[in-house]
Amino acid sequence: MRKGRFKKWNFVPIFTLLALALAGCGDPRVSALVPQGSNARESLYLIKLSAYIMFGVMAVVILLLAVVLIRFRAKKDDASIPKQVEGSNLLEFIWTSIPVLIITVLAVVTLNLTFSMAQDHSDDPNALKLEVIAHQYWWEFRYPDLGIVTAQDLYIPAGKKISVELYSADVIHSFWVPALTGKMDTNPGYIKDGIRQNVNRFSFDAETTGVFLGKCAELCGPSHPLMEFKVIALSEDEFNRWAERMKEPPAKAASAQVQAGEQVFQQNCMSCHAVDATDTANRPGPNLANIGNRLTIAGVLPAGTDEERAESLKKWIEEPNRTKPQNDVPGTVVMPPFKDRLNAEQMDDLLRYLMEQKIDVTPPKTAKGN
Ligand code: HEC
Ligand SMILES: [Cu+2]
Repeated sequence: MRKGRFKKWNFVPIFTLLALALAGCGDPRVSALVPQGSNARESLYLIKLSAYIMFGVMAVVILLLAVVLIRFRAKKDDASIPKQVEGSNLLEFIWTSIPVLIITVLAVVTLNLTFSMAQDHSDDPNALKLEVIAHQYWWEFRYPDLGIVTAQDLYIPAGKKISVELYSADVIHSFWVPALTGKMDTNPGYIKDGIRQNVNRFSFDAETTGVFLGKCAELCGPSHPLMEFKVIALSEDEFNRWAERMKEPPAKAASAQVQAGEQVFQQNCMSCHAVDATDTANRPGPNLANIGNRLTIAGVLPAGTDEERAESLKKWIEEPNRTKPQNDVPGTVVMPPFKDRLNAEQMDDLLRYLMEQKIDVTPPKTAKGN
């Protein structure tokens, strides 16, 4: 290195960039460092424990190194050979037993937490049962005890264990909500003797109400990074109200325009989508009940205001492939573009109809801790 290089402080921009990049790590909607579920809290405990042990080891090693460097520095004109300590039983004992001790402590704590997270709550009458079915590139959520199904926005009651069964409709995906829980794979399965094989089970919870960002954590195709979902944790009363409202049949069309939109929907979309949350038949597309309340459209397009929602719906319906590139594997069902199939009036009516598909339970705007 050239002399005087540090004087120019040219490493500062790099550190600034790093600091900026890491500054995104504390967002409470998505950060494992701001845990808001018991799984995430226990994982963070493990992360901290191993980090502190590592810092301790580093401190001791650096200290010893410094002592050795200073104390045993070769003196000028001293060419004598220092005392040789090869084969010291004491030293070998020390540097074997300390790592063994550290690894034992980590192993005991890790195993303990792993088993506690993997505890099966499927027979727990207080736990809410949930089925997560991953599709290229969207998430289906079924509540077998409530008889309802939804997609993309996962509503749960805060403070309650959610007992989850996961599988995939196509390739392997992975369910991950960093602020609430670690990853769990969804495997493609098959039915044998009436029982689905290859199902993964686990449980998680949210300790506070709020909205948390979920991701697919297994590379699953061209739109893998766009396979996002939200977990909306409501108070238990609000959740029950949500579930009751979801069980009601969709509202009758209130105006001629909405009625016309309903017709457009029935003619073009019903083969793949239902708008009734109690319609639990297997359909190729997400259930669109409450689509007028989704936090995003198709998991990624903004829907913060009514204008944004209408714009996103239009963009999606016209050319879904522009938002989420699909595979061209024969046999996969993808949503076709409707750009040239619907005229402007039909599109308007359809949008009006879709926007009306909502119930009066508003998701909390941001997570606590913001
Ligand atoms: C051939 C089946 C098929 C047809 C027909 C179809 N869709 Fe879809 N639709 C899908 C699939 C599959 C997805 C999920 C795509 C993804 O997110 O990767 C989807 C996603 C959507 C979404 C996003 C849902 C969400 O939860 O955010 C909307 C809205 C939608 N479709 C509306 C429509 C409308 C309106 C029509 C009729 C004009 C229609 N679709 C016709 C298959 C279909
Ligand atoms: Cu995926």
